Amino acid sequence: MHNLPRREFIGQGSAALAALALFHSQLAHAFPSRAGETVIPWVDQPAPNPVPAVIQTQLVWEDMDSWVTPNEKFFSIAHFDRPTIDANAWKLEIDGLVKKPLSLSLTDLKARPRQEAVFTVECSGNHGFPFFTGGIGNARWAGTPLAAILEEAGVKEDGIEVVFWGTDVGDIVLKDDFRDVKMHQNFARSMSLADAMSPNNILCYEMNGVALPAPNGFPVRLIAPGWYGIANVKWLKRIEIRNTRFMSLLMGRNYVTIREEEHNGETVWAETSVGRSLVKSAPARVTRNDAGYRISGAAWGAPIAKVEVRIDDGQWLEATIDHDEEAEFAWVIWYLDWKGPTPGEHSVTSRAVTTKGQVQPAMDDPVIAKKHTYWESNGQITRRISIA
Ligand SMILES: Nc1nc2c(c(=O)[nH]1)N[C@H]1C(S)=C(S)[C@@H](COP(=O)(O)O)O[C@H]1N2
Ligand SMILES: [Mo]
Repeated sequence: MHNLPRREFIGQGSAALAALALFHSQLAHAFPSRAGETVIPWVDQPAPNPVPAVIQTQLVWEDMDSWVTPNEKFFSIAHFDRPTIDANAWKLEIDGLVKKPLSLSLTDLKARPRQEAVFTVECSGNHGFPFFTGGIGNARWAGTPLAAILEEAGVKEDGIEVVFWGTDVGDIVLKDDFRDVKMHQNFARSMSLADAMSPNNILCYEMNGVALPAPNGFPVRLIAPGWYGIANVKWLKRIEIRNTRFMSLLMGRNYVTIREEEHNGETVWAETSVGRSLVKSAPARVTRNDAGYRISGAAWGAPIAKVEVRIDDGQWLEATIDHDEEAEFAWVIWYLDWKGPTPGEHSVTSRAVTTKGQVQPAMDDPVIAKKHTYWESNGQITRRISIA
């Protein structure tokens, strides 16, 4: 059912088929598929995944045929263990610098106002390694607003930082010239109080209409639309307010971008913790039917104004953005009909432009080329394809 080519049905003009198409679009969530098309796999396939325990599933770009990623195809990352949580016994603690500490059950959270967000989660490490190119997915998340809970707990005057503690734990060794420490540390990420209070943030218990699956944080995770994956803490256990900035493994050592920047003609080495998502796009797949070839893909990370595609060393061609369903924090799907490709191997590159005119950087742009770590790899992606 969800593979039905919606547009071709509309093309046939029958009211019944149009109604079916509308029904179908709610299921398939808009994708510019065509009748009878076949997918031509990319020549450059990702390398085998050497860390199957950490990265459990990845988006297979050629399989992408819906705006919303089905749960079973959604990528899953676990840096530590993968906890199994008994939802009946589970409680979320809100404590630290608050006037009234709270302890909320899953039933308590579900009884609170419901808020949904369609949000594309991307791991900031996506495209940072040859084996990691599918660390992205789009889902309709549902939960309850975080801000109201923090307000109810009453953050004290000196509270400036909100720490989201996961249930998962890892054994971490920190060894350098100054320190030699072994830790049994819970996954934890923090945000400033102002960032945490954003009305977009939800404590999420539902993903695409079903209970949050275990790989994605059952029973409850933070969903922070507009932030890279790492901020969206899964298997939540505790939310703590502190009076200093917080520097866990995932704030201050991993998920830190190291980049050479120019300032007044001097090189400045900057180290920044991964935060909000950056503009990015990728070609998803090339299909072919009787009408010809079509390149489709996605663009995300910021409000997208346009997407351009370059084939080989040709000029940038503007793609059509599918505007059937939109959400501020979800990817847009785009496509470009490829007129008469010559047989042989070709390259396909895409670049997204934001509504503020910011262009997704080329791979040789200093912002990418002078970055010495793999996170925040939002440079333009080139795929290779062989046309028979
Ligand atoms: N508790 C916990 N939360 C976590 C992680 C984790 O390992 N433990 N991984 C983070 C990372 S790196 C990413 S990219 C996203 C991925 O979300 P997903 O697994 O639902 O796709 O979850 C984030 N939240
Ligand atoms: Mo990530």
